[in-house]
Amino acid sequence: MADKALIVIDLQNDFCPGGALAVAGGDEIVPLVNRLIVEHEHVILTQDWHPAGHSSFASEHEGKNPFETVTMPYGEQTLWPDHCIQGSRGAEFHEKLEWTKAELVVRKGFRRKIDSYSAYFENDHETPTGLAGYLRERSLSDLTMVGLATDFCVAYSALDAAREGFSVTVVMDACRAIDLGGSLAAMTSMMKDAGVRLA
Ligand code: VGL
Ligand code: ZN
Repeated sequence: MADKALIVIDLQNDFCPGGALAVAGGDEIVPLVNRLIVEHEHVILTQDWHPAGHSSFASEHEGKNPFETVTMPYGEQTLWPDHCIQGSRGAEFHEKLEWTKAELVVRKGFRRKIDSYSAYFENDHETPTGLAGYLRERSLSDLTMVGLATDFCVAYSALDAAREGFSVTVVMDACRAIDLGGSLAAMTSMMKDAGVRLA
């Protein structure tokens, strides 16, 4: 039995205009995402959820600016402005997002020393969030993903989901990208190659 679920990635104030890591047009997707929420029986949300002083923040790295990279023990890491701090307004879901029927909220990025773009594995590609096990136990194997940002958290989540054997569709109209150094084109082609359906 392959049941469907909608996964709404990081539709939080800090990724919308006016937020700390604003994605251009991030708020424009809210009406479409709300429609998809109505259409889906099962809805899961992810929430970027960092402690203050998180190692992905440029402010923690002497002489580094946001959008530069550093080498972490687990590999290369892009640095970001301070964002989505646990309990802050920026970490809350967009106020127009109709999220109340969500059955699960997956919080990620809560370990100070590891960032987590994907809803499945942290950026070391080893530490699981528990989402794959949750979905399997509930026979939710046909996934539709939407949210922010297309080329980071949505793409990494979609790639991990495909690798884990889930069927994945990304609704591109219900996503917006950061697009850093060609990341949108690169991640879009990686998703296609991995068998992710782009709708
Ligand atoms: C994200 C950068 C840092 C995202 C989260 O949701 O795409 N990007 N944290
Ligand atoms: Zn983050």
